Amino acid sequence: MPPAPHHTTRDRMRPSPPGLPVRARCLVMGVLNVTPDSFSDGGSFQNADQAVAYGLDLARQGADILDVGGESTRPGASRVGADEELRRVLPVVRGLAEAGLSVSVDTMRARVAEQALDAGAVLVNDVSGGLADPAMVPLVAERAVPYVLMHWRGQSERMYQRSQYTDVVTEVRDELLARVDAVLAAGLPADRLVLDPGLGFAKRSEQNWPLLRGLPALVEAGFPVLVGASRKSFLSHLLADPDTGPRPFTECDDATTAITALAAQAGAWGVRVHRVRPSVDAALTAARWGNG
Ligand code: PMM
Repeated sequence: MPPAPHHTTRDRMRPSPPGLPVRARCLVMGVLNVTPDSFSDGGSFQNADQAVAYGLDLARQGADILDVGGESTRPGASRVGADEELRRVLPVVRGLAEAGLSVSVDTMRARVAEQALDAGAVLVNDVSGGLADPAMVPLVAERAVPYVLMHWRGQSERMYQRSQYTDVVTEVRDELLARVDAVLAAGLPADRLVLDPGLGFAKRSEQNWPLLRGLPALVEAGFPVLVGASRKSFLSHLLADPDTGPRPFTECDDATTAITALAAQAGAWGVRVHRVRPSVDAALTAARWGNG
């Protein structure tokens, strides 16, 4: 029997937390921000139906998980109320889950996470690593759901004041592992955890590169690792034009795709991206390269 096009017997499946897709390549999480103020793709949906249609399209392009967020975490962003966040995300989570897709909810609030889980989400993506809302860790432990624990040092309004590191790779890893201890102590089974270095969160542009270079040190901790580089300002700075300045965020997708290939090769479990298809192609390419 000839092998299926994207999958040979030599491909190694990457273990995922229970209930999440398992692939023989780095997973691709498609970003679906339902916010009027997200820096990269916000404001493009008039209503929930449009957002659901967009999510279905990301799935057709190969997204393994759709990450629905209703609150911008852009540097300097101020917070939205929980009711407004719920109003934005719930119909979209429900619509995509009803279509049979794996939906993640990008929220720092336990109340939003809980209602999104009830609406069919299978993963809680908390950029605060449980620090923003004391009810979050008990909730995910009680529900025993897959949980993305991201490195975070404070709300967006103040995060650049917190970007002091002597060794960014070691400090980010150690701070993440301290949060892992807290979450395990609350009773979440270890196989539910995904770690994320939180590129751009309390990190200055130049601090993201050692974190990417140091990805293997985080992978070695033994948990699946998610990388969110897509359309972040460190890429705009990398690609800056000497005359016109930083490259617009939406024109940084090719660099994001390059990061997908390199992160996959470094052992990342998943990437969180705005443009899905090129990252799926890059992840497949890296998997095949790795398998010789
Ligand atoms: N970045 C953003 C939002 N959510 N979640 C995870 N796990 N990792 C990230 O790096 C991350 C995230 C900010 O980006 P956006 O405004 O383009 O969604």
